[in-house]
Amino acid sequence: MTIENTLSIIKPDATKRNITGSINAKFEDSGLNIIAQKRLQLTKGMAKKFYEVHKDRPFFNNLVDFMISGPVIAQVLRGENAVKLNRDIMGATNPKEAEKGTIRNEFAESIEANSVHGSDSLENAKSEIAFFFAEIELVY
Ligand code: IDP
Ligand code: MG
Repeated sequence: MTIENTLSIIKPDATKRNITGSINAKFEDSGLNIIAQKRLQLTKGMAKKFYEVHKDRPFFNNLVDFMISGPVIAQVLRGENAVKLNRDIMGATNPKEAEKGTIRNEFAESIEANSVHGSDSLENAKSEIAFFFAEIELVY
């Protein structure tokens, strides 16, 4: 049994459509606890820094513009195997490939506007959580 924390971001396509509660229900119904959460408007600098690993990908500039196109909700999810569990709840990056019942299958608009971000490893989860939250903001 490994209890982990992972970073989630509800993306602008979802905040704009007022479906953040439906997305949070998916996390909570699967046993993840939302132990920190804040709504914020990312700046271009923040979005570029957060997605720095993708800076050489052809979709990078569009991704940054999309991520600053409206409010996001940064959150920390906690539970058993939270990193992998959250990736399973999210579904594949491309909603056309996302399994039925996943967030991206049900809510994503496109491969870019795919409603949620989730850390892809425990190591990245730690640095991504630190990007948005101080230790004292994680409450459980
Ligand atoms: P992930 O969010 O499933 O981990 P990544 O490959 O890390 O997927 O890509 C980060 C984000 O970049 C995706 O969630 C999506 O918003 C965007 N993205 C990824 N691939 C494409 C693409 O081929 N076209 C447009 N946007 C993309
Ligand atoms: Mg990723």
